Amino acid sequence: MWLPTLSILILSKLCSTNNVLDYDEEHGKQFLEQANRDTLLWRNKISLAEWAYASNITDENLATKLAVSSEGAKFFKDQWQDVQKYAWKTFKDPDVKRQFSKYSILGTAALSSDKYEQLTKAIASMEEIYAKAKICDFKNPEKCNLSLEPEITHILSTSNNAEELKHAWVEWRKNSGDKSKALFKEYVNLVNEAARLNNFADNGAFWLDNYETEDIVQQFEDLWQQIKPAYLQIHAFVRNELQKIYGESVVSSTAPIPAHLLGNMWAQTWSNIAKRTLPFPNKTPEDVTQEMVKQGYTPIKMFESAEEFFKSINLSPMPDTFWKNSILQKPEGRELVCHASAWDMSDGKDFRIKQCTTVDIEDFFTVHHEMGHIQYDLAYKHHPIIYREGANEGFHEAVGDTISLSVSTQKHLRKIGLLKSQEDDYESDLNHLYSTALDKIVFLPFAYTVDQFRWNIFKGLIKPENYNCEWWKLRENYQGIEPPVNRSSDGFDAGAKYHVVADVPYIRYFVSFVIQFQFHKAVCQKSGQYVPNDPTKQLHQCDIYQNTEAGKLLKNMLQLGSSKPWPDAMEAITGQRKMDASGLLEYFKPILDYIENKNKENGVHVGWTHSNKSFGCPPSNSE
Ligand code: X95
Ligand code: ZN
Repeated sequence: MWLPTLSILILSKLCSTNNVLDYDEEHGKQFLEQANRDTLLWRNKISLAEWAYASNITDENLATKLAVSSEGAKFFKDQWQDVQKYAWKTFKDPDVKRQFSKYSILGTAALSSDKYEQLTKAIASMEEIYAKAKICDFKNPEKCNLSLEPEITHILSTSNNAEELKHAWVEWRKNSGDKSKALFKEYVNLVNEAARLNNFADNGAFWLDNYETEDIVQQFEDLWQQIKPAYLQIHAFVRNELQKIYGESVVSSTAPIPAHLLGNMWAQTWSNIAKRTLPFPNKTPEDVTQEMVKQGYTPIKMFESAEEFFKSINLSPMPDTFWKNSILQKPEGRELVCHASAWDMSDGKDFRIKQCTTVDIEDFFTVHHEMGHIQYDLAYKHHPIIYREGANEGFHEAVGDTISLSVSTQKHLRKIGLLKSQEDDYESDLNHLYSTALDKIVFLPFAYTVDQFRWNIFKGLIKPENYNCEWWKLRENYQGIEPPVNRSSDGFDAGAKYHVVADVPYIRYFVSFVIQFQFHKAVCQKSGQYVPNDPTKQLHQCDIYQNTEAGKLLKNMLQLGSSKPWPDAMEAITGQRKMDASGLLEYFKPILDYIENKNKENGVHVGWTHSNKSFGCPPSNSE
């Protein structure tokens, strides 16, 4: 008699291995250990294949990238099926629960394998079109090998020939965005299908999940309303100055500003025309780019200088692998994605930057931006892989730019020998602050429109025949700019911007350009470089170079990775838990007061009327 009882006991013990009890919290912890090891390996394999393709665009490297990422997608889908067997929402340990909730979002790998491959191919093709796009020279029409970096960028940054600028602006869009339109339509359908497989309404909702904040879109709008008055004043001042250069026929007093005259291919930052529109024209600032070239700066020296700043505040040196594996200047004889990027190869040792660096002040700040990403990667590499990301994506974009706010001061540029003038009087200080405002305040409406455009496409509110119409309606409404020539509904101007064809979200930069001033204010106060209401210790003159206290405050935030919700990381560095544009407005207050008075004095029109250009809207939809 005892046998059956015993066997029933044993049997029940055995079969209990398959019921929900075995996906309990204890097993969950073991699952996470294994998942971490597996994910590290697969992320490393995929990063290496993606790097090989991005740094040398060949059919063979594309094939390898497709094969590895498809195989990786299969693995992650299996891992995702395992995750769903755990009742992780009921787990007690907040850390185990947080890791599971992050593993429970698979992303585009949720697609069927052939749709995943189709999507990877579509994005790779759009990136290839962007990377290989060439235009013919305006002055020498037989010369047709101009790339975005460095040739076309150089024209947009330095030329003041309106016809040459118009040519580059139009030809770039014809050879980049317009050629990606069909692929982009395919991309939209596939990423939306993937988002829905992850239980999101659409891809925009999937992107915004990164912020773990219910009313995040309202918070973005509130920040924009806080900043908009300042932007309107700067826009009015610049339009008036540009009119003096190009004349009334090219730049009207009340219409939006023609986008090709603003010193940047996307009119996203205007500091390249600062010198030509200064508040105090007789105080021309020294040309830092010229000084860099004169002193024999090389791309390597630019990176060494940036590394030296980070080390001076107790952040990390670049590991040896960085100098061995990075691509810091445009290589000869091959096609590659020149758009600068920073790479964490997910093995805790291999960190890289790929940048077709030019020796100029703009790229000097890009160097700090990219190295800021690597500083974050190094600060959180002790975490499980699932936490090796920014507190939110905006934090990752803000690290390097926060340091650049110190580097860009006249005080610091003097310290490193790039400015010769001894000290700056009131007028040259305001000229300098004006130039920074043309990068930082001007950028915000641009950054806000790039993802409003894509969120609305993912929601199905913008159809492909209206891509140009809606893109230009947003750009006119927020930036007060217009295209230099009429646009067609067949075109795809948004695709002339890297992030749009490379499937990279953009609201992260809007967030970064707000919070980097909150970070700057906190580290400057910590270092005693900034004292509220002390005119000798103003925020825009603070340079935290060599201040290890400031560095420690920053590092404490970086080391968190995404192990805590971003308000905790924000609190760790600033003591606040919210995004807030008052730091930015305080930083620029001196120049904003000056410009507002100047605009009043000169009776300059603030705001803009509707453009008289065609945006490619259907007849009924021109309003
Ligand atoms: C970045 O954020 C991006 C690369 C895979 C994922 C591949 C993410 C984003 C990426 C790529 O690092 N000359 N590149 C071009 C410099 C590009 C640098 O996009 C970027 C950067 O072009 O919209 C200095 C310079 C401080 C530029 C925010 C936005 N940069 C852009 C920007 C900056 C910026 C700017 N801060
Ligand atoms: Zn970045």
